[in-house]
Amino acid sequence: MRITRIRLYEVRLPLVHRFRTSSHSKASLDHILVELTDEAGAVGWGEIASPAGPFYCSETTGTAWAVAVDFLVPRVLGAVWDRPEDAEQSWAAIRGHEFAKAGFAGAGWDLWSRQQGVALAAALGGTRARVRAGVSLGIEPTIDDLLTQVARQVAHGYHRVKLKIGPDWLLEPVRAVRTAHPDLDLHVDANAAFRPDEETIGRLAALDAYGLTMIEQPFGVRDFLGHARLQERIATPVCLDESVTDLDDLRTMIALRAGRVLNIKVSRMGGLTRARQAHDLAAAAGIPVWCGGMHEFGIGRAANVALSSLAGFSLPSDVSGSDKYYARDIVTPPVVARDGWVEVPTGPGIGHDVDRQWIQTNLLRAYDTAGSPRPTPTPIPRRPEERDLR
Ligand code: OSB
Ligand code: MG
Repeated sequence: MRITRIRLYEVRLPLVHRFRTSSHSKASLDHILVELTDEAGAVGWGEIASPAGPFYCSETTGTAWAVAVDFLVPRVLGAVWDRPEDAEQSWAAIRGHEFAKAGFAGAGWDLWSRQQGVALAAALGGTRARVRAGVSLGIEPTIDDLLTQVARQVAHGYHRVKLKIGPDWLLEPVRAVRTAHPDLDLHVDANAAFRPDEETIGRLAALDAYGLTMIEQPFGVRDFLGHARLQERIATPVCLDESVTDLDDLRTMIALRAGRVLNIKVSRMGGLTRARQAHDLAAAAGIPVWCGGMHEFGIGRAANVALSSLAGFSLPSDVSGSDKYYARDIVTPPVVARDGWVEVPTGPGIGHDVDRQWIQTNLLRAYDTAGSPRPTPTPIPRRPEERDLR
């Protein structure tokens, strides 16, 4: 397979509900869609789901665009490969920029599986016909607002609720939600908001009283030792997210016992191939995994659903229905969750059609290698609406 044309679309969609973590707050997302075309005219779609600002990780929509145009497009255009796993070789020399790479890897996997006439899930080796979905709820202005959100998602049938926490939003919200929902599968995510000192470890150990499924990424991105120290002191399983961006990180986590659960994000791992390798490595080490989300539009979300169909994804994934995030998604049909389950599509590739019309309506800028030899994207005034909170 030879890639003969590459198109990029930066698209902005408003969230139906503002989302706030300990590190940032946002009401809309700017993601970059990658469309690869091969010599036979077949296309594949991927999504670069980088947040607009560098608050979850160091990438931004702007850096992803620059790396895509300057470094990924020239390597992928004209590249010849048999299997999507081989596509990675074309950008092996580029350090970091996992979100940008993940968009290209996803498009390669979609293209290849469509060409083979198989579902992406099957191409990846997935075995589940449906996957269990959980929701991630942001920090709300008041406890009452939070309880309203939790009640709404529980009524939708979601199997797990994850609460964003931070130093000023810790025991009170957890206690309130636990009191209202004694049997709910509940988990908390701090997005690296805490420092690993004795007093904090004591505060976090108090969470053991609330029967949480896990506490996700309380400490800094590179702080494997802090997480290991916490895991020794609390019964609640520690889960790593931001800390694990490659397989070496995962090996460090396992060796140091820095956590008992892994959140696998396709974007954070640099694409589906790496995400699957992380799944395999975690399974061999007896670590249950689930698929985390980045508020993906339908293309990235469908890839997350396909990945979640692998056997090791034994915990509910952040693959809620499109309607939890967007009034109208860029794929048809949208991703739908019924009673907390999302069916794994059986049609070729990601199993959803891409709505080009809706992409055009919400387009911020586009790039096409079929234009001039070195096409210049239309500059747009950058208005990153995402705010940092620290
Ligand atoms: O830590 O999982 C996170 C969104 C932006 C940045 C970080 C995180 C998240 C989510 C999104 O929790 C969950 C989803 O996509 O459903
Ligand atoms: Mg997280």
